[in-house]
Amino acid sequence: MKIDMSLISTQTVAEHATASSCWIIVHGKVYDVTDFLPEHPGGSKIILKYAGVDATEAYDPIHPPDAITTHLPKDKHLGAVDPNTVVKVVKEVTAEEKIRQELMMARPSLDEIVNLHDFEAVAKAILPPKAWAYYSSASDDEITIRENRAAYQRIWFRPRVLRDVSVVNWSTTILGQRSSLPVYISATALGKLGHPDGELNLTRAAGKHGVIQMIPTLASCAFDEIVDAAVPGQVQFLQLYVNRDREITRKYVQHAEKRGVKGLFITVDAPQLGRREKDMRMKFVDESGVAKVQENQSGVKKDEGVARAISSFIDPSLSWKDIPWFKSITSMPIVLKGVATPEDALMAYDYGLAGIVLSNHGGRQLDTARSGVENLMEVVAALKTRGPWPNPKFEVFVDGGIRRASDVLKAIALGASAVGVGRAFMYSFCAYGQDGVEKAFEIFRDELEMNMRLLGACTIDDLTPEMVDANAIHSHVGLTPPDNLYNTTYQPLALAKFKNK
Ligand code: 173
Repeated sequence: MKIDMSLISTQTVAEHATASSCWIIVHGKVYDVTDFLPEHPGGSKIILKYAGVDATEAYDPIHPPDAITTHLPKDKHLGAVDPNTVVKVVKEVTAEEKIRQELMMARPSLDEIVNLHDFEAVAKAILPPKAWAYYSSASDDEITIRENRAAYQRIWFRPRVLRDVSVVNWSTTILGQRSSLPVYISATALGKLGHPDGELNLTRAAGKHGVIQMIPTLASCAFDEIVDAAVPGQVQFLQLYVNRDREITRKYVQHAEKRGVKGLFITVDAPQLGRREKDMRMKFVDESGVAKVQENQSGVKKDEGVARAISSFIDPSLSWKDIPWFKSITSMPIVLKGVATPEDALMAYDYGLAGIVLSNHGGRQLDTARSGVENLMEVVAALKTRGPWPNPKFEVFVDGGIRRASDVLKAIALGASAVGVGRAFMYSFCAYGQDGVEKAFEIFRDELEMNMRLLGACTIDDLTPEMVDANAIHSHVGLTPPDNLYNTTYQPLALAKFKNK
């Protein structure tokens, strides 16, 4: 029998389990990450937890598969692990995990899902607690995340009648690209925390239904995997977090353009990631459920949740001065994602950009920031001072809190070209994979058809500001009807945990 000398035994790997010599196994390959420890965006501590052992399970949801192979110098790729030395560990199923698996089996069938809130409720029940904490969390007191929904409930319709609505058509164009819905899939990070296929669920469903997907910089799947999963002609945009190293950003953007991406959405509302307390508290609790004691009051970087741990590459020095550079490196239309005022909207316009997304990052950044739809009214009024409206050269999008076609129609009536939906599509694949996303599109279609008929609008162009009464939009005192999602699915924020309780 020929002995393959390049195979490395798990025993050998286990001998390199310290900061001075740290080897890990990922996808059956052995890597020497010793020199990389101080550079790891998530800090060295998390890697050291897997020093000398297989880290694949922890690695997968938060890194694209090629992250380690592209970032680690080739001489640190030590070889394949010898499969004969791998001891299969049968993992003990915890009581909590058992309940989760039972709930997964007992999920409502897709036929019983009637609205987008249902996906959220199912996702909450079946997601691992860490994933739910990361996805559902918002910043500080979570006021903005609630306001995002409440704002739509303060806008009322003024429907028109007797308009022959036998044929209604809700397809539209977004940045010049055909879209079967006036809704695009907005970027949400780390899709594999919630489903093994991650963002590919969205790509496959979007390809079947002619919906546009915005690919997140921090997807769990590799960028090329997501593009490869698209069908010919399928339109994809790219959401961009700008790297401190602009060469990395330049290469990424130009690669995306070469691969056929049709629009660049630069996130501008996250120079630092918001404090999402649900996510943070999750990290303070170890496997036994006991709160960890803060051992060192100073110096030690606190463990701050999944998102913050992997966001240190984002450049907080990004400014308007960088905009001409972006325009010089790509001919894709550039949209700023996360604008919140007419002042910045006008600057984006004057810089010759293709549009803006009025967004507060799903309530995950500045808490008590206003909703996108509230800002929309002021922004449209300001843009009208620059010329005729709507302006085909400058599109305004809105995201945050959209769960109903009625929300979509309100935003469009007030001047949005289309709206972005992030969490709702993500929850639909967490709960049901690709089928869930397809069902979510169908729900939007059914609701759009009905609501457009009832509103007296046969096409997206028929939606006008006179069709809504937004007089109460700036009133932030809650006179809205009880919101079931708010009351039952959103969790109250947890309080500080006492030792040994
Ligand atoms: O909202 C987020 O969680 C987000 O945008 C993000 C940013 C950096 C890392 C991971 C997620």
